[in-house]
Amino acid sequence: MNELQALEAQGLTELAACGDAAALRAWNTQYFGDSGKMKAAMGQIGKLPKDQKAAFGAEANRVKAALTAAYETALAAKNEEELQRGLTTNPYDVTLPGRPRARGRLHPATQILRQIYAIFADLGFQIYRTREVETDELNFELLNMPAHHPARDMWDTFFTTTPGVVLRTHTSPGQIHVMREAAGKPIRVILPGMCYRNEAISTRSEIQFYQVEGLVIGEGVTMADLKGTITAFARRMFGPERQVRIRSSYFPFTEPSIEVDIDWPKDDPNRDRLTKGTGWLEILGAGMVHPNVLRAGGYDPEKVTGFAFGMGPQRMLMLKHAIDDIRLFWQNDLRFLKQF
Ligand code: FA5
Repeated sequence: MNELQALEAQGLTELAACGDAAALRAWNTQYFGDSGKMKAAMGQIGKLPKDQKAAFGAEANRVKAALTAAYETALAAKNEEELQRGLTTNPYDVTLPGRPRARGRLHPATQILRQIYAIFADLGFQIYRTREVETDELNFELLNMPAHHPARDMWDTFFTTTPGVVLRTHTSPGQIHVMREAAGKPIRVILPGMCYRNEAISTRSEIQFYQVEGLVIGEGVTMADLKGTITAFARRMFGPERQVRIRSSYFPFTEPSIEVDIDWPKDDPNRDRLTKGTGWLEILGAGMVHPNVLRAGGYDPEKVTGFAFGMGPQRMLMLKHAIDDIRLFWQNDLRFLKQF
């Protein structure tokens, strides 16, 4: 019995002398580990006469409980003390706002494409996608430009190593794909996508750029429908205060053909430089689908007519925001892109 009380007294004294949490844990192992002092003391019970066993056991349990409670109190106090010391020697302000996460956004070209889709959806157009790597036949020949036709010079082409396969220079070959799939039914679609031209890069022209083609075919479709569609589109895209100019032009796959310009923002100091002094920037080419192209798509030009257009979404972005260089779109400079 006395041994147990001596052990309790010794345990409490040693516990009080522990300087930190690590010392406390070492104390715990010393007293309560597998070969610890408490276990050794409990082992004594076997050697005692029977009549003393119960009392010894009860006292041993009391000492064990007292030392355990003292240990837990001391450990909690030490932990709290160490936390407080950490907070005062290396303080941090839990009220500081967190670091902002960088949020992504849509590229301006994607934004304007989606605006274009929304406007044409309201006008009853569906979206049709076709391939960027095309055959010479679809990019040129079936669009009324046989081999050696001088009009091919209008499109400086990237040729692939496979003969007869090119990167499409415009979205117009998609017209043939749609016509062949629609197989004689009326058509009202837009065809968005990337085009490639092997031309000198400038502030208005890139070697890689988006176009959105439009194609409408049916009975009695006229030039008035084309003009109405383009004007309605331009009003929605640029607002009623901006002017639209329609000029006659030439494309082998439309007859007659037009080109459409929008006036550059009048208050922009770069207006003259970017519009070569005219005040206008071209956004699209268009016209009535040539009978040969209708035939190539399987339609009878005696029965149906159609109009088509090909617009440049990046030129439209330049016009909307007075952007002075088309090359900014693919340079991935976040200072530019974050403004949209
Ligand atoms: C064509 O590509 C014709 N396929 C358009 C067409 C379709 C006419 C259907 C008739 C019927 P053009 O080369 O003019 O035409 O290009 C059309 C538009 O694409 C231009 O008005 C311009 O907005 C844009 N574009 C053309 N080349 C570039 C370029 N290098 N960089 C940026 N945008 C361009």
